[in-house]
This record gives sequence, structure tokens and C-alpha cells, in this order.
Amino acid sequence: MKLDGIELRQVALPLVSPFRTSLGTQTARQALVLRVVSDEGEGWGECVAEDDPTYCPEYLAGAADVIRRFVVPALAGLDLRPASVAGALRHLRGHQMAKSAVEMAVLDCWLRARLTSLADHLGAVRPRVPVGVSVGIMDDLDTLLETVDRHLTAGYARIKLKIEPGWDVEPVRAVRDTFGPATMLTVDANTAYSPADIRHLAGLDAYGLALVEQPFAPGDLRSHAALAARSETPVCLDESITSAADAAEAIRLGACSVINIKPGRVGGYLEARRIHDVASAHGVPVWCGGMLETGLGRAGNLALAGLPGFTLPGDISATERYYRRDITRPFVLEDGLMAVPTEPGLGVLPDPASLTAATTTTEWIPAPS
Ligand code: SMG
Ligand code: MG
Repeated sequence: MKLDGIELRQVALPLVSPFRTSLGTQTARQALVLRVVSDEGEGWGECVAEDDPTYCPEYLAGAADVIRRFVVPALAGLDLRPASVAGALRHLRGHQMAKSAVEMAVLDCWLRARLTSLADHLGAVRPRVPVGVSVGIMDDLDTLLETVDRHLTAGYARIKLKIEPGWDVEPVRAVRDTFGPATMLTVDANTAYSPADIRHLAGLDAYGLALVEQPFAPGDLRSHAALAARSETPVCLDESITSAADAAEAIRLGACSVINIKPGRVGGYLEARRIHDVASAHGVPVWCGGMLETGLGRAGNLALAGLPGFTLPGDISATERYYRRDITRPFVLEDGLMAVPTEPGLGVLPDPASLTAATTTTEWIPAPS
């Protein structure tokens, strides 16, 4: 397959309610939508970098710049296939989210031309997957309990509470006391704690959490290992894991016993599958994280979550939890499950009218000949 060029579109989707984490509050998703054009047709991708470099070092305008100035020229003239994208971009350090978006669009294009779904290509084994919902930091406990009640009533299989110092034990205790021991409950700190908090965090053992996600800085595997040694609650890494090599090292050091896999954070769906394989070989369960994706990323994440090692519910909630109007058809919960798309490629396409309505800028980057 030969690359003609990539169209970059910045889209803005207002969130149905503000999403507050220890990193800040989001009221809208600014996303970068890619359309790869090749001699074999078109494919769509999404870059999950955020406006600001707070969750990770990448940010949207930077990702667009990397794609424009370095990625498109590096792929021009190649006999392009999904499995060769990462290698062709290896000389560019970092920028996993930019690379992932391009690999995703190449995968979509390639698989559409071969009438194969991403789920089949990755090796998904389940037609439907249980999913969870990530609940932001709230102003008060009453609002939190109402929100959790609504999500459990809707059928979500797991509740994840965002935590930070000052909003941790109390909300966890309130949710556990109100909804009982059968509710699968996890917490995510997005790196808000320091090694001095290890004893405090071990106190969460009293509440039967399925896991505690990324309490410490991305590079601080040592503190994650220290918490894991001291606490009964499984430690899960998110921000720390940017490759299969990272995953292998974290498992070896005892820094995690669960891994959150986000294709964008690790450079693409193919590296995500390698992390799944490494984790499975070590008996480490994985689950699919979320970055408030549009329907394009949601479709791809559902395909990934169909792999056998994805044994915990992911942050792949129904569209209505995020957006009133997405750029694709909405994804819905059916009996607490979400269906893995079966059509070729990602299995969804942007709805032209919704895409146009959400688009703020469009740019065509031709592959240099
Ligand atoms: O897509 O449902 C979603 C969001 C899930 O909590 C979520 N994502 O650290 O796991 C995480 C966060 C990252 C995005 S907010 C900074
Ligand atoms: Mg996280």
C-alpha cells in the first residue's frame, strides 16, 4: 500500500458533564482525527493526546506537528503495511500517541481493503465485553453516590473512582458502604501521591478494591513495588507503561500485578497486543484504558478488549456517558456489555454531518514524492 497523504482534523466535542481528575478538569474533548489516503483506499484514526501535556508529555498541537513534519515524510514511498509502521518510525523518539494514531488509520485502511475486522486481526475471542465507568472527583459525597448509583443501574460492571490526596478513603468508604461488597470498585490517582503516602494508600486494603491505579510518578516503579509489597490491593500501572519492554520490566520488578493498556499511550494496537501477550505469559491480567475517545477509538478499543487476557472490565463506556453527539454512531450498553464491532477495519465510519459539525480545522498533508 502506498501513502498519498494524511488529512488531519481537529474536532471539539463537549462532554455531557465535566470530568475532574487529579490532573485537572475537562469540559470538552479536543481530538485529532486522521484520514489516511492510499492507493488501496482510506482509513480513519484518532490521536488521543490531550490539549495540554498533563497526562503525558504529548499534546495535540505537538502530535499534529510530529505527524506533519516527521511521520508523513518517513512513510512516503514505502510499501506500507500496518506491521511496518512502528519500524519505519522507530528513529523518532517517543510520540507514541502520534504514531499510534497513524498506525490505527493504516490498520483501518489495510483491513478494509482485505474485508477483515480489527477484532479478527488482533485475535479477539469475545463478541461482547463487560465494561466499567471512570467516575471523576466530585464536589461532595452525595453527588458521587448519585452518580455511581446511576452507572450501576445502567449496568456497568465496574466503578473506578478518581482519587487524589484529600479525596480517597472517604469516597471509597462511602461507595463501598452504600453499594455493598459485590460492586467491583477500583481507584485511579493519576500519579497524585508520593512515596511518603505508601502507608496511607495501604489503608485502602480495608475496602476490597480490585486494584489501585498509578498512585506514583510514571518513572517511579520503585514506589509502586514498595506499595505492592505492603498492600493486599493489586497495583495497576497506566502512565508508567509505554511499551511491551516497560511492561516486562515492571512485572519483573514487582511494580504491578495488573496493567491498564491504552493503545495510544503505547504506540498503537499492535504494541498493545504485545503487552497483552507479555502480561498473559506472566499471568498478569490486563484491561483496556480510555482517553475519552470518539467513536473511532471506542471501536478499536472494543476490538482490543475482546482478546483473551483482557479479563477486567475496561474504561470503554457507552457514548452517552461522554457525548451528546459523537462523530460516529453511538455505542450502547446491552445488558451491561458492549458489542465488539465485526465490520471490516474499525467497523465504524465517521458520520459526515456529525464530523463536519465537530470539526474546527482541517489540513491535508501530502506524502512527498
Ligand atoms: O475514556 O472513560 C474514559 C476515561 C477513563 O479515567 C480515564 N482515563 O488515567 O485512566 C486514566 C484516565 C486518563 C484520561 S483523564 C486525564
Ligand atoms: Mg489511569
